[in-house]
Amino acid sequence: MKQSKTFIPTMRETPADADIRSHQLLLRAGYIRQNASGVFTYLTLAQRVFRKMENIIRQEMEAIEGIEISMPALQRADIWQESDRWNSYGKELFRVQDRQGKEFTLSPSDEELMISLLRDEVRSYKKLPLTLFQIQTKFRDEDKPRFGLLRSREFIMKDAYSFHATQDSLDEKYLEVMQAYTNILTRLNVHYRMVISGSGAGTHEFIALAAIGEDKIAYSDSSSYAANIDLAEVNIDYEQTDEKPRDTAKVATPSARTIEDVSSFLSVDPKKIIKSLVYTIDGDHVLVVCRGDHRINDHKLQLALHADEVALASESEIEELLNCHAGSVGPVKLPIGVKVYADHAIGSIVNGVAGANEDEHHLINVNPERDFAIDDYLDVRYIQEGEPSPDGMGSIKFAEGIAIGHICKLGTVYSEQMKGNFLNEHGRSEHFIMGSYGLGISRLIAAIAEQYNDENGLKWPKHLAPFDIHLVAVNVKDEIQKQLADELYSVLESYRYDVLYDDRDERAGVKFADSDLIGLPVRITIGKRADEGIVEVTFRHSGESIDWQKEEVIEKLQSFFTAE
Ligand code: 9G3
Repeated sequence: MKQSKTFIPTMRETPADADIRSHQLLLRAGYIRQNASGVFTYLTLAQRVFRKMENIIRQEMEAIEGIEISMPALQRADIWQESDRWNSYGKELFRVQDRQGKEFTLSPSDEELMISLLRDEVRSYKKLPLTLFQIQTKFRDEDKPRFGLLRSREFIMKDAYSFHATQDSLDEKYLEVMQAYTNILTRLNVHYRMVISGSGAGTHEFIALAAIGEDKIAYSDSSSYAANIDLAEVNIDYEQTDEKPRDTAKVATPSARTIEDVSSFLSVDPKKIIKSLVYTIDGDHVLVVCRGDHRINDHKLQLALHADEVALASESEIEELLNCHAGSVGPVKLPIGVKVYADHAIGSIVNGVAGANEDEHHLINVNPERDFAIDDYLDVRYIQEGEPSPDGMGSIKFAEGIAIGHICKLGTVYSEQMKGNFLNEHGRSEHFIMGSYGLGISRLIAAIAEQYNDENGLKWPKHLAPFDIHLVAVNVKDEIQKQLADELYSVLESYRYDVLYDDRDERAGVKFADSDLIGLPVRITIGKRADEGIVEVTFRHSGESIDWQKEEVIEKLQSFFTAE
């Protein structure tokens, strides 16, 4: 492709409203333009990256017997009413009307349409399992679209749905999809982690590591264990001390409200402080206790108690229940009926410190089970960096990332709701057992741009770059340079390389700046030494430049592009 004939509008300045690197660089390098909040045009460079990504994704999905289809963006409201998501998704769902006043949605996800297709077309278990996938545009009316392609309102997703007659069949497909995603992301050169993202083994997320990411994960430094920070389990055998329990005593702790206050006032290690929090859980007040150096994780608490609603009690609720402020709450002598749940670490505290349920006072030498009852020990705290990984291998590190993929064993929730049935081998009607698998394509472009850039521009992994080679003729008015560049362009094309040929009549500085911005893996510069048949080759990733004789170009390129 000749750069003089194509459309790559680059910008020197960083646009003021672009908040993160990937957004800034994709705009500046001429990959995208914004049309409305969270709505973008993909220019030719982005389109070419999409094409390469999609080819890899298609290959891997077809390798696990995925069948590609394409469902409409415009979807009848009544199908969405069957699942009740017409109501439950509120403002995020784009709604439109046709000229007769019939309501539609612009598809944000296709569970409904998939079931409605399958329940009409698949009657027998003999046609199962079936995995359908598509790569297409989705719409969600995000409250605050931001970060360019990372949180947009119109975006591209690869979504796949599998249908099964048995749980075993779903379990098997789930592992196949997991492997396919691993292959895809490895081929795309994304730095990522697969993380546990729900309770049980039925849902995982694929997180592209990036400092600007909104997802926090905890991962092992020496195994594949990784989990969303809100779900990471703690699996530690706490050390027991042989300290002898002493008698409890009440001490004045004037104006000591926080763990730090109490710790310094009483010269006690926060590990020996029993932190006590009053929660309202499904309408009941309960006390949750953990060690002073730990933090309760509301999400884990909710899962552990199978609760619907978990919230910290307000100051006034605490006042009414215990007649003291939050900073003096403790588990000893609670009103009857208030349950106490303890994080596992509490079990090995001897002679701890706890609030006295009296303002400005704490109890010392408090011993769990002797001085207060515990209804249950639970794993309800956040894991911390440096602690042992729950799988017993290595220690925990934290990282931020961008969610780019999501796989989930849906089971029969949608098929029950929407009467998605088939006949089993005994002729009895059963619900489809479903899996759903998403991969954010436009998000992936942004995530990869976020991982592969430097101060001068983008640095695409070589199997993903919009072109393989940037061929730059420094001075197109120089006959010799122009002739060598033209010659090389046609040879490279005949070897099936995707070449962007900068044949524009521009200053060298402009060409190099554009070239760095666009970020192709190899640049071949035809300059002053064209008369000797020498070209300069620059690798975008290493920044390394070397001179090649024009006759060696093809062979050396081949070894670069076939190397891992
Ligand atoms: C909606 C709206 C927003 C949504 C959804 C539906 C998120 C919705 C979750 C998923 C789950 C899976 C298929 C591929 C794999 C992931 N936001 N989700 O379903 F109507 Cl407005 O998209 N979908």
